Amino acid sequence: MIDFKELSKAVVEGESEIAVDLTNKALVEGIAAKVVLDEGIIPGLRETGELFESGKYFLPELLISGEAASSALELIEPALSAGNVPSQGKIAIGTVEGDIHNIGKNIVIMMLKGNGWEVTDLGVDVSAEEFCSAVEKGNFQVLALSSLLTMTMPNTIKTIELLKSFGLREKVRIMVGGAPTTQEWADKIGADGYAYDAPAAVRVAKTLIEKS
Ligand code: B12
Repeated sequence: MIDFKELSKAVVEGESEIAVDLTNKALVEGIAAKVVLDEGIIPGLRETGELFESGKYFLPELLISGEAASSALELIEPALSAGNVPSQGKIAIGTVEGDIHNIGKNIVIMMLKGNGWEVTDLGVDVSAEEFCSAVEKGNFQVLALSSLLTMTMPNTIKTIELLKSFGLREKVRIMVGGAPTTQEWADKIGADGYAYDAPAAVRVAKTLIEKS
């Protein structure tokens, strides 16, 4: 069995080849994609964040660590997204304006897909106007907004306000998430749902369409 600490270390050190190799080995060994994610890749990213916060890592290290994690994620994507579940509905998801973090959003997408959701990925740095246009044109039950930066969290509020001013707020349920967000904040800004991580996002999305 592969050593998950080695996989985390490869992510922390931005060693893409090693991260991909270990992820591949784990999958060949029959370890579930979710386990590889939770035990290897995510702990590595968490440690990178701590090193950055304590001033031991700078932007380049953050970048290569994120790239190593993304390369490993590409391998587990098919396993996480595959599921023989009937269609649950349609979700549009994006990271708010000013924010280019997409790893967490991509994991949320994989798990939603694996649970039968049709997901439209609006990408990163998505403006309030772009979110509104997607809601107007698409027939989505849920709009999911990802926020990793405290500084750009207000762009989630801006998006909700713009949806209201265009008369589109009632057209979708809004789900928010991302590391600095909380249930309390979600309630305060008038979102319909909040989830801490990808499995919870799947559960919350389901309750949102049941309510609508
Ligand atoms: C990798 C990384 C980067 C990479 C991103 C690469 C990429 N492709 O995403 C790069 C190098 C680009 C980057 C840049 C920056 N980063 Co950065 N980054 C990280 C790091 C290390 C990991 C993020 C990550 O992928 N985590 C793992 C995933 C799985 O977790 P997650 O994103 O939280 O997602 C989960 C949940 O939150 C939830 N979720 C996520 N989205 C959604 C959406 C919905 C709807 C729902 C329901 C749930 C949900 O489900 C996900 C899966 O379980 C974090 C540290 C950390 N501990 O998170 C810092 C971190 C987020 N970055 C930070 C900072 C400050 C920056 C920069 C400003 C640095 C700088 N000086 O330039 C820039 C900003 C660039 C920009 N404009 O966006 C800070 C943010 C602090 C804050 N609260 O504001 C952090 C926390 C680091 C730190 N400890 O200081 N970063």
